[in-house]
Amino acid sequence: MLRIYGSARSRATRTLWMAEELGLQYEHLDYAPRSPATRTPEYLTLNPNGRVPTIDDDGFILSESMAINLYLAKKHGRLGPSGAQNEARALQWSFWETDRLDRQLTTYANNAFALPEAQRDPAAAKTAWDEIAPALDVLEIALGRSRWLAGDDFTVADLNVAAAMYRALFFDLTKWPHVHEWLHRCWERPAGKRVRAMRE
Ligand SMILES: N[C@@H](CCC(=O)N[C@@H](CS)C(=O)NCC(=O)O)C(=O)O
Repeated sequence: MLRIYGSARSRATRTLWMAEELGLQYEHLDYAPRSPATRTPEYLTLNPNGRVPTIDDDGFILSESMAINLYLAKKHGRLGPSGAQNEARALQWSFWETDRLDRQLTTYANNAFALPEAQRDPAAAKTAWDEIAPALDVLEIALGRSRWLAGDDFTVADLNVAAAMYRALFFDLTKWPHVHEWLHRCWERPAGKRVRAMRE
């Protein structure tokens, strides 16, 4: 059976969402980031980075949330983009999110509203936002041209980017109407709602 390591309040959200979309049976080990469970020799053998998520799929071990979801889509023959060009688009958007938005969104959310006020660093929030805004401009253009990121339907490309943008559900996205509409459309999917309930 598929095992998913990582708290629903971490980047494991993405993996849980994919497993829910695919209707997979899975065991969820709700390890919090930096928790002692992620520092044991057993866990470090699975993922020497000591981070979550990690999967153990009947002995096949994989880390990196984007790679995990691309693998699961391919293995189960669902939510994979059709054709080489859409597959490439799914890779493009997954790499893009990791580079342009991933850490920036966490840094911004932590320092703008998530951490207790005394621990927030407004300068760090501003630096992160200065990177997020132009990335949202790029996404806005893409979603103005096409309803989904890799083809005519919701695919792993949308899942990977939307899941990683969980924090943006709480941002004012008025300036990016296509992003706003697409992000909420993705998270309104039954699997998205179930995963949101797991983390809120
Ligand atoms: N690029 C990795 C990032 C994984 C990651 O940084 N996970 C965080 C939790 S959201 C973590 O485990 N942090 C613990 C640490 O930094 O030691 C992925 O997408 O899976």
